[in-house]
Amino acid sequence: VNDAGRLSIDETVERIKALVGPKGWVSDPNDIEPYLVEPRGLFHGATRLVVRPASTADVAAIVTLCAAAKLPIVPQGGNTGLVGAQVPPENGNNIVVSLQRMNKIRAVDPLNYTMTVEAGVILADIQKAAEEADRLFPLSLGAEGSCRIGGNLSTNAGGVGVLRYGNTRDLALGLEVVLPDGRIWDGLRALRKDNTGYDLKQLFIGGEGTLGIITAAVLKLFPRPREIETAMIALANVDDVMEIFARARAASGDQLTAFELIPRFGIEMTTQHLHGISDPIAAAYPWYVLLEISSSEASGASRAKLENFLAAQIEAGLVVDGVIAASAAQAANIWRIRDGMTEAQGYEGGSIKHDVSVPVSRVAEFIRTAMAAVEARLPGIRPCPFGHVGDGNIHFNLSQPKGADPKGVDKAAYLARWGEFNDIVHGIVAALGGSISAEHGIGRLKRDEITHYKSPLELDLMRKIKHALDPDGIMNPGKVIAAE
Ligand code: FAD
Ligand code: LAC
Ligand code: ZN
Repeated sequence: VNDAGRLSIDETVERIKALVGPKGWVSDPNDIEPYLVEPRGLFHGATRLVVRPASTADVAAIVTLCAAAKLPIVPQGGNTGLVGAQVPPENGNNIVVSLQRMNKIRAVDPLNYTMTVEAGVILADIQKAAEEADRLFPLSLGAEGSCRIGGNLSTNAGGVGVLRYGNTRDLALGLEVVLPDGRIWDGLRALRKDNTGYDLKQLFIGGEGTLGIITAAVLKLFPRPREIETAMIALANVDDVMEIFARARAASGDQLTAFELIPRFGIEMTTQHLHGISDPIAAAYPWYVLLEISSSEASGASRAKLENFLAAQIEAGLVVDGVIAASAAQAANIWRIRDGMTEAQGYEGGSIKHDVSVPVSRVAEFIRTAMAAVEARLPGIRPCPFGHVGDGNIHFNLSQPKGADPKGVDKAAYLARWGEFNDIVHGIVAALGGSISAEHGIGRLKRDEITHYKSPLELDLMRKIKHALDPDGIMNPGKVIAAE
């Protein structure tokens, strides 16, 4: 105990260990390592302790101890985040609070179309539990087998169903949160209407762990789809892509549940580098769209709608070729191409990545303008714009020129130009009224970049909110906004 009657940092760490018991913490360097790195290898942190509490009360007790000692906390879920937000700072003066053990589904209420879950439940397990109750939890993304709902909420994850069901923000009715001073906020309401002042949960959703630790949530469920039809369509150029989208929405009775853009480069990479994927369309075209229509009614209407739509658009000349999956295996093959995009890019050398959005009507304009600009800056650069264009989100990734050594010095030299390409791409995004982070968040990766794109007023309000909830700055410091 130090002069102020408080525990020292070392004593605080020992107290936390004693509190959670031997199963509740990790400090061996080998066991800690997976918590210190992230999927893209851009950040590598350090920590004193990884603590794995098993209950909300334990989380609150840990945070209370940390608050007293002003020991920074880094909340972590499945560690699949793509902006370094879940990685502890390099100085190691922090603890990582992993929600992995808080993985219980507390309740399913099919009549209320809701489910109450702890923050550490893996997204795929939530999807499965919803299905077992004859319901749908529509959040779906490539990392769903390992990301956890607390992470999904804290990043306001998007994914492939946003055009129909919204972002994670739209899928939560209530939250339970441990605040930076250790108090527990029980906001686990299961209401679809609740106009009782500020909607506090929305601060924590997308807060990237900087305002508190989410320990549980009430999630919205939907009717389970009884028919799902998947198609891959080919386009001669990208200009008409959003006209096709608009027509597909209308022609499907607004039952379009996915609309994902894939360039030819993406088909080539995935079929070449990943196992068991085949090109679904015999001829090669510059652009493709994965299109899915689903319905909770099993009438066969979805199939007919998709066939009629495809025939009409080929007739109209907007679509040049296409295939409707005739089996679950064929649909899975098309989805594997889409979901394999990130992995396949890893085999093509350095990839400078942008996760941007523009108004849906301006997607094609963005792609055309940005591709021309980056190709002018570095001839031979290989743009790979792909993703959730049905909600205006483009993953505008740029593979290094071919022929350059993918592993050695060329890759490092190429990746060193990330900032230069940010300026080009984000400048175009801003001019089109877009966002420099559509769905992955800010974290460390874009913390300084957003200061150029958000207004001083917005940045001022964000800092004031942070200060109001976390005056000592112990909750995930240095993420989203720079530590004071
Ligand atoms: P983590 O990575 O562990 O943490 C992310 C952030 O949330 C950090 O700031 C962390 O501090 C905070 N956090 C975690 N848990 C809590 C909690 N309980 N309380 C408070 N803060 C917490 N993202 C998309 O939006 N759409 C996609 O389509 C998509 N596809 C992906 C595909 C792949 C292959 C990969 C690797 C990632 C993808 N992502 C996507 C990014 C990532 O999966 C999401 O951001 C996901 O929501 C992160 O969840 P997680 O549990 O892994 O969180
Ligand atoms: C995806 C990730 C990169 O959509 O968000 O594949
Ligand atoms: Zn995505």
